[in-house]
Amino acid sequence: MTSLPARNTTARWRDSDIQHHLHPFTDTKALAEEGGSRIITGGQGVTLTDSEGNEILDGMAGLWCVNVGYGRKELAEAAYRQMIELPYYNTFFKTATPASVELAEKLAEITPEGLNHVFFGSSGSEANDTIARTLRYFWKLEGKPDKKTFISRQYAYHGSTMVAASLGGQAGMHAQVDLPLPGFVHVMPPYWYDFGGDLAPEDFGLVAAKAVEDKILELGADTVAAFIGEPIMGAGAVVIPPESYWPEVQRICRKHDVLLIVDEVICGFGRTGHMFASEYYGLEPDMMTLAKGLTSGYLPLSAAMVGERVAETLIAKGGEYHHGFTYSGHPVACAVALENIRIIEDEKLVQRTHEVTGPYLAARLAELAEHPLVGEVRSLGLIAAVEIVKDKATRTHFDEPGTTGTICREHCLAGGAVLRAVRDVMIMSPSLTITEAEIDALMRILRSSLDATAKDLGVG
Ligand code: PXG
Repeated sequence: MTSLPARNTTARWRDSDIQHHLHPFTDTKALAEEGGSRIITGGQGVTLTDSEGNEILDGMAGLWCVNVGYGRKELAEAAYRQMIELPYYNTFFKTATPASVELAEKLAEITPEGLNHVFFGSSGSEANDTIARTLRYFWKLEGKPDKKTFISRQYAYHGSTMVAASLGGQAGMHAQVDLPLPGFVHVMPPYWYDFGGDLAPEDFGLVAAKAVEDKILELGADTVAAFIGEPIMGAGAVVIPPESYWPEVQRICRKHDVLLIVDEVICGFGRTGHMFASEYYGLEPDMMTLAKGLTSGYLPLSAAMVGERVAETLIAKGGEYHHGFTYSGHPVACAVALENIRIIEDEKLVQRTHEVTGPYLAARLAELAEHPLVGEVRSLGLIAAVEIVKDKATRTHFDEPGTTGTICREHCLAGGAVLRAVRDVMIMSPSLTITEAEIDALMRILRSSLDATAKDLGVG
């Protein structure tokens, strides 16, 4: 066995990490008290390795992004080739690179009809920020400068810049820094399990859609720029709306001339068993946000897709658009995205998710429904959730939301799998390359973790 140099021991890394590294969404004091971070050192397929040599099944594809799995040499080689050829050039001042041009063309080809222009950024947050800016400018150019409010939903996640967090509906993010900014409002999410009461899901879907219309009417349609939503909420706990919801929301937006922004940062690139979830829900967005699965997370890249109506006005009347990032259209990230999309297409990962692994995961999840702690299981393709509840009949959660979810998540980790807990919902979104045997392994770990959680709680 080779021993690591002294400086690189796990303890040394952990110590240094605590001393100098501020992590996202982390209580640094608590992390230090618990002994510091798990140091991830490698990945292959759906399996991670940590610095102590443990193998961990990654049920989350990183943060919902490693769609083609870890260790894809093709992506490394695409990055290498581009770095040797041209590691960086920008897309400002009348320049482009072959990679950025080719990716823009490819995205126009594969995204839903009418989305033919793209503005590149490096993160989902930047893409949503770009969309908010672009739409405010659009309505100004249209002679309607008052149309500048954005309607979103509670529990939505659209990123972590001031604008993206304002678009999002995460109470914890808002409370700490007095968000949302003016001009960002939120309505009820289409979350039947927690909000649906005695209504049938399809009836509740219409009620949740009506909340959008009520808000438009309350504010006045002439002040509303757009409605934004993830087709399936990810970080909000995999909220899969009733089938009645999206068609009705789209109808309402059209009726009031409120533009529709679809955030496909998580759902895009095959996650739901469709290249984009908009296809599944019959959505024809005016704008669309892409990131994560665009490069399978191998490099940071995002795309704000701009529909014909907005693009036409922007181009015909907008003049120079005072917006952009140093890394907009970064050639290495674009080259990796092109190769990543090639892999998704050539390996038929979308069809596989739709026809094989998605239905298989759903069937295996259904077996968990009988568990005393499980109130509901839900999934579409390879995005899934398991509700942990105190009382199945009344859909009542345990007191202190988040406690049981955290217990279960820790059991999963001890059992060798990374799953996320959002409040008391266990969620998963594995790589689209996951096999049925690997789904079996994930389900085994989840079931034994639910058993252990029940034991901790004295349930069952
Ligand atoms: N939109 C959606 C739907 C997202 O899920 C973003 C935008 C922002 O992307 P960036 O690249 O700016 O992070 C996201 C990001 C979690 C978690 O805990 C989810 C995200 C990010 C970090 C953590 O589930 N989603």
